[in-house]
Amino acid sequence: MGRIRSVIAMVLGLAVAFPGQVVVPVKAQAASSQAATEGTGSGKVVLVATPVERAGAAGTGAGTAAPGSGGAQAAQEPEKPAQSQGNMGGIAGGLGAKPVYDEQKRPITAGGTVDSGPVIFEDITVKAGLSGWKHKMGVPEKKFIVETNGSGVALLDYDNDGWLDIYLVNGSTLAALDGKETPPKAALFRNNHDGTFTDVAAQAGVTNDRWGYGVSVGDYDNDGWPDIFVGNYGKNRLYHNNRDGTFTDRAEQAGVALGNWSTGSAWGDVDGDGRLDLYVAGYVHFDRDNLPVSGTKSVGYSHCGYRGVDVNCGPRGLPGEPDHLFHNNGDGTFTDITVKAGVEDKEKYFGLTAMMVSINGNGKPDILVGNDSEPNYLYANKGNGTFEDDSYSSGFALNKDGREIASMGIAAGDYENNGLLDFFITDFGDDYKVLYHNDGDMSFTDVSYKAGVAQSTIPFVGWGDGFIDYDNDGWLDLFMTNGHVYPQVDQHEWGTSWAERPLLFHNDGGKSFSLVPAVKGTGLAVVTPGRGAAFGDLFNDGKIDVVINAIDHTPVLLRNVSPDHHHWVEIRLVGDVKSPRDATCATVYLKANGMRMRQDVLSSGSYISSNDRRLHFGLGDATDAGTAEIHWPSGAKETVKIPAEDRIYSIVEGVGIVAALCGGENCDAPKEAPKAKKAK
Ligand SMILES: [Ca+2]
Ligand SMILES: [Ca+2]
Ligand SMILES: [Ca+2]
Repeated sequence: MGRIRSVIAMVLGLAVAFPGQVVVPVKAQAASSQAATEGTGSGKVVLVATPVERAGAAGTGAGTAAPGSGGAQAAQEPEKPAQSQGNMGGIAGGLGAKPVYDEQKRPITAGGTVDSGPVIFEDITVKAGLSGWKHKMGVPEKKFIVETNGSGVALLDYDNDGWLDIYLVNGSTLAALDGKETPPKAALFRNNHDGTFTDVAAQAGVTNDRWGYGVSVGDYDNDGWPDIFVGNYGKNRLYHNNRDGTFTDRAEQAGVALGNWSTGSAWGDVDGDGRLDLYVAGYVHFDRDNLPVSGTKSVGYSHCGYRGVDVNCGPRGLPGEPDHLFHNNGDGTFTDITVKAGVEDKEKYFGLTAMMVSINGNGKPDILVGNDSEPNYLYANKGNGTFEDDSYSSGFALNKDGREIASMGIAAGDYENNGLLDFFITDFGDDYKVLYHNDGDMSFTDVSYKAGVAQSTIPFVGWGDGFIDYDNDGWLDLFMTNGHVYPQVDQHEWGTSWAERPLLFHNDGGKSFSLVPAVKGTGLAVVTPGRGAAFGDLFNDGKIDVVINAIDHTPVLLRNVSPDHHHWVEIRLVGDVKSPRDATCATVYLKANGMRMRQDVLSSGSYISSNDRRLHFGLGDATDAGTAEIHWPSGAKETVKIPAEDRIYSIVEGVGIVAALCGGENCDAPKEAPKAKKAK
């Protein structure tokens, strides 16, 4: 299906939908969603019959909420579109939804909590020592789009002590750019191994002091120490890890500094030379000398509005900033190979999150880019470091209605445990968030409604997202952090809010998802203006925690306190010379507990953020940790028997298990440590 649609779409430049669904030329619809939905635009509009998801959306979910607990919410019937974006086009939204309130008349995005139920996350921000740092991006009124998008967060073990540390990117202000105030600083929270963290960004030399957005982590010089790339409005940073707790910015010498507005980035060895190459997404070309003010010449005298209220302009109507692919020359410099590699961003789409991952698990990275309010990119690696543009043919460019979405975050995960990698994309409010099911053969289908992750997400503006197995039952669950881009929403009865609570969906055996209730006083009830989020095992206890970088706010650290007693195993991969040393874009299939689970080593994801690179597998009640089939970036395949559960193993390509951690301490190496075997 995907391939057929694609050919037509590419030839005609149209979004092609299924029978009975919207058929709107992409650009025509992009120009005015209102016109399209009222049938006054392109002239050939058919309204979508949106499937109705099961009742009991946000606030009820898993069915374990206490009766009469205040989380109930009327089932949302898809309504006639009510949204006007004004002439600027603004942001791609879906069909305007009726405002949703909880029983206390709070917008569902800030309410919808229940009195009792399972406690999954505890907000330990203060206890952990993170509340002394604050993110800042522009002024609270958000006059310009450059002030609205927030920043990413990375979980990395920068000092190689076996414990994850937290890097929080900060924004800036126009006044700071003009030298009129001190620029906000990024934080590097070193893990103290006792549940607390200490900000060492200044000593480490990674405060950035520029207008920061995205972050990715990759050991680009293969010295065994993770390096950090930060995408800025202004010149980027390539923080090389000096192996002594400090970093040196080498972006200019490396040739990756660029200069206008970079957002997400991703690392992967695209051409198989054993070195990590770098993809950098560009968003809007933001011209300080020609500020996009509503009603002025800079925006073609357009009015920038949202539901009839003045808001900042963009991204639609503003010039885009192109993406770049840089080849790692192995001497600390990079060469721009964007055009040669076949990934030229000719239309300069509004790129946010970029991801490199080997979709078919052959170790050769493909490239995904979530574009805001424009079609997403999916570039398939031809095996030689050049790419085929499969954006339309794969079905990844648009949603099921043939409509572009305001893509923010990308989560990658095999939620069915069938070996095929699926993707979940967060987007704007009034629109459902999209689950792209992998049909095999580089073809994807939007199954959001069928899978139960569509309807309850509509009132939320979604950002950082991740497939995490929070309860270690072996099935990947889904987390997303939320927050609106327009502070003005709090002054109106629109059923949405600037600060929003996160959403967690439980994976019910790979068939569908159900919303986990937000129990009062717990992490899921924390209402914050979320943006970046990163996922990882911060405390080496086998439970995946979440760090949220909230705009103009203190961060949020949600510790996973799920009461399950399931087993787990984590795997850290180290590549041999033909693979990048940090094994980025390796794939592991773990056969255990009667399942075959998949995890991929990624340098970036979520919303312009970077997750724990160690692969985490929930084992349920199984006490046999099973066998790992490792597909290295070099192309080598090996199988390794995992000796015991509840441990974090380090596996070296061609060698096998070299170390194990139990509760963060070195365990006795298993007697007769199993060696890697070449897989058939
Ligand atoms: Ca550490
Ligand atoms: Ca390094
Ligand atoms: Ca699970």
